[in-house]
This record gives sequence, C-alpha cells and structure tokens, in this order.
Amino acid sequence: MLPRRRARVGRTGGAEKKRATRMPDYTVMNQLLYEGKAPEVQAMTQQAIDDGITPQEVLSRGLIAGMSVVGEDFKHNRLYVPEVLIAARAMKAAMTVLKPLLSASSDDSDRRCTIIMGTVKGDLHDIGKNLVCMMAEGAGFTIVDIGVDQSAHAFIQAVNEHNAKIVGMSALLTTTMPYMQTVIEALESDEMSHIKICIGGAPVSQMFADEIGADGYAGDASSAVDLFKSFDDQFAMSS
Ligand code: B1M
Repeated sequence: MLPRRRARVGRTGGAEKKRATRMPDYTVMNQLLYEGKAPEVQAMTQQAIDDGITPQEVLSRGLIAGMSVVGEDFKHNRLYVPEVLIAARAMKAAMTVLKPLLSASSDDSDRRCTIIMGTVKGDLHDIGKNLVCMMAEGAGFTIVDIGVDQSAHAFIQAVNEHNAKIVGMSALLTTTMPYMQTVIEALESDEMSHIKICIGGAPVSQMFADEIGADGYAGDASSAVDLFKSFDDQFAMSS
C-alpha cells in the first residue's frame, strides 16, 4: 500500500505560488490509482489537463508511477489479481482523457505507414500496448490494434488486410515472450520478411530482440515511436 501523505501545501509567492496551486498532487493521484478509484483518477487527469499540464507529464508522474507501485505490490503478494484489475481499470479511465491529446496528429500530410499492433497469444496485458498505439497515432501512423491474445495467423491476416509495413508486438509475461519468435517465423515463411517487426514489453530486451530476429526493440512508448519513424523514413527513402 502506498503511504498516505498529507497534501503538499504551497508556501511560495508570486508565479511559483500560481504554479504550485496548478500542479496536481501526484502522490494523491498515485494513491487513487492504486486504490482503483477510476472516477477520481479520471477527474484529476482532466483537471491537470485543464490546468495546462502536459499529457506526457500526467501520464508518467500520475499514472505510470502509480502503476509501477501496483506492479511491485503485486509481485510481493501485497495485491492480488482483482485489485490489480481494478487499478488497471482506473488507469484506462484516465487514458480516455489523454488519448485524444496523445493521438492528435498535427498535420494530415505527416501521415505515415500502417502498423499492426497486438499483444501475443496467451497474454492479456494491454495497457502498455495501448499507450504505444496512442502515441504512434499522434505521430501520424495509422494503427490497426488487433488486441490481446493474438496468434501468428491473426498478425499475418491483419498485415495482408491493411497492407501494413510494420508489426509491433507486446508481451508482459516471460511465458508469452517466446511466442514473438513464432510470429516472426510465421511472417518469414509467409514471404513477409520485408515487414519490419518491433517488439516491446517489460520482460523484453534488445538482446532478446536480436536473438529472435526482430528488427527493433523499444523500452517505452516514445522510443517505440522513434523506432517506427526510423523504419518509415527508410521506406520513404527506398521508394
Ligand atoms: Co500481470 N503480471 N499478470 N496483470 N501485471 C505483470 C506483467 C508482472 C510483472 C507482475 C509481477 O509479478 N510483478 C507478472 C509477470 C511475471 C513474469 O512473467 N515474469 C504478471 C503476472 C504473473 C500476471 C498473471 C500470470 C497473474 C495471475 O493470474 N496469477 C496474469 C496473466 C494473465 C495473462 O496475461 N494471461 C496477470 C494478469 C494481470 C491483470 C489482468 C490483472 C492486469 C492486466 C490488465 C491489462 O493490461 N488490461 C495485470 C497488470 C496490470 C500487471 C502489472 C501490474 C502492470 C502492467 C502495466 O500495465 N504496466 C505488471 C507489473 C509491471 O509491469 N510492473 C504485471 C504499465 C504499462 C504502461 O507498462 O506494459 O511495461 P508496460 O508498457 C510499457 C513498455 O513495456 C513499452 O511501452 C509501454 C509504455 O511505456 N511497451 C512496448 C509495451 N508494449 C510494447 C510494444 C512495443 C513497444 C513498446 O511494440 C513495438
């Protein structure tokens, strides 16, 4: 359980005081997320945005920071699946506020290629994948999110159907990450080795990506967008 702390009291003057009153109390926000209070977390997220805080800051200090405490307590059996699900639901509620802001593309002429995103078979975690989708959409990519627990066949079908150039796979479990290799091998045997394959998720690493023959690895959503951009720039140069 996160320690309950008293709300910060601003004792500064002038502009600093103004900023202090506008800053969300991230400790409270982390605690509300931990307790799975979806309406409250969503309202605090909306308030922070209305007060001019960037969506990236609210996401990392308010939501991801809270979720990492949930993860730690889950790991040490201080929290169980139902509580984690409730916290995840609160995070998702807050993300509905951030999604349009993270996905808002500045200019349609910036449109980039189509990416198939999914969480691999056996794995139901989708918060990180959804964040990658939102941020990539914001960078001008067309995202086809095929969801969680997806087979190699589903990835291949989506690539064909949407004429995609990149596949992004997410895995959060050490037991499901090997399935990424199954997808890569299936794409290769279907003569799709020109498709760039990017992987991510907490247990995944650059070393694992190299081992299974993925084209790229990203540790977080913004690195994923940089990776997608580098591949898209290569496509533009070679066409
Ligand atoms: Co689960 N879970 N979970 N879980 N869960 C973990 C992953 C775990 C590490 C918790 C722990 O023990 N500390 C552990 C895995 C241990 C392991 O494999 N070694 C675990 C376990 C064991 C399980 C179950 C087996 C528990 C059980 O049933 N006994 C079970 C499995 C269910 C299944 O999938 N078949 C399970 C279930 C669940 C819930 C359903 C309750 C829920 C998921 C809800 C949902 O996603 N809709 C859940 C949650 C919430 C977590 C933790 C607490 C949080 C994950 C999360 O959302 N993080 C997690 C602990 C942890 O990770 N610290 C845990 C926030 C998110 C923003 O980060 O997903 O890492 P992340 O995404 C990042 C980057 O990784 C990267 O960018 C994202 C944004 O920066 N990224 C990509 C992710 N995907 C990418 C794809 C890309 C690029 C970058 O493509 C190019």
